[in-house]
Amino acid sequence: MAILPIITVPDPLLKKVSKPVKKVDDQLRTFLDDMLSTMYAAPGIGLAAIQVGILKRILVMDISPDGEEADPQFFINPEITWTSDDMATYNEGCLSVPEQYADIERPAQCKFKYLDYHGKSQKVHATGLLATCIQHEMDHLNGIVFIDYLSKVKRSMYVRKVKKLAKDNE
Ligand code: GNR
Ligand code: NI
Repeated sequence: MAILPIITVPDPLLKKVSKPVKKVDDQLRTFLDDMLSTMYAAPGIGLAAIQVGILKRILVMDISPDGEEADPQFFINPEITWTSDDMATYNEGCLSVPEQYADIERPAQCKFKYLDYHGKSQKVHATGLLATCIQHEMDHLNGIVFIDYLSKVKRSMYVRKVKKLAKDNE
C-alpha cells in the first residue's frame, strides 16, 4: 500500500470543492487503502482525499483509542443531513496545518449518510469525537480548513508557521 504526500497550507488545492465519486469499484478501493495507510503513517485520525491532492468526496477515519484494536472507516460522498443546536469545542489539529492547534466550536452532534467501502448506502448519528471529526473532514471536501474559522491575524500566523516548518524540513 502506497503512502502519499500530504499537501499543506497555503496550497490552493485545499480551497477547492471536491467532486462526487461516480462508482465504487476496485480501482477506487485501492485508492481508499492508500489513503488509510497514508493516514496511519502521518499519524492522523482522519484524512480527506484533497489532502493528497485528489478532488474526490472521500474520507478515511480511525478514531479508535490508542492501543486498542484499529477501526478503519471509509466514507464516500458523505452528506450531513442534520446538525444539533448544542455546540462542542475541541482542540483541533490538521495534517495540512502540521503542529498547529486551535479550539474550534461545532455542532456537538450530526447525522450523515455516505457510501461505504463496498458502495452500500449507510446512515450514522454521530456524537463526540466522530461528530467533530466528520465535520472537520466534510469541511475539507468543501475547500475549508479549520484555520478558516480563526481571525485573519491568527490564520496568517498559522500559515507562516507551517511555511517555516516546510522550509526547515527541506
Ligand atoms: O489527525 C487529526 N486529528 C484531529 C484532531 C481534532 C480534530 C480533527 C482532527 S482531523 C486530523 C487529521 C486531518 O487533518 N484530517 O483532515
Ligand atoms: Ni484536516
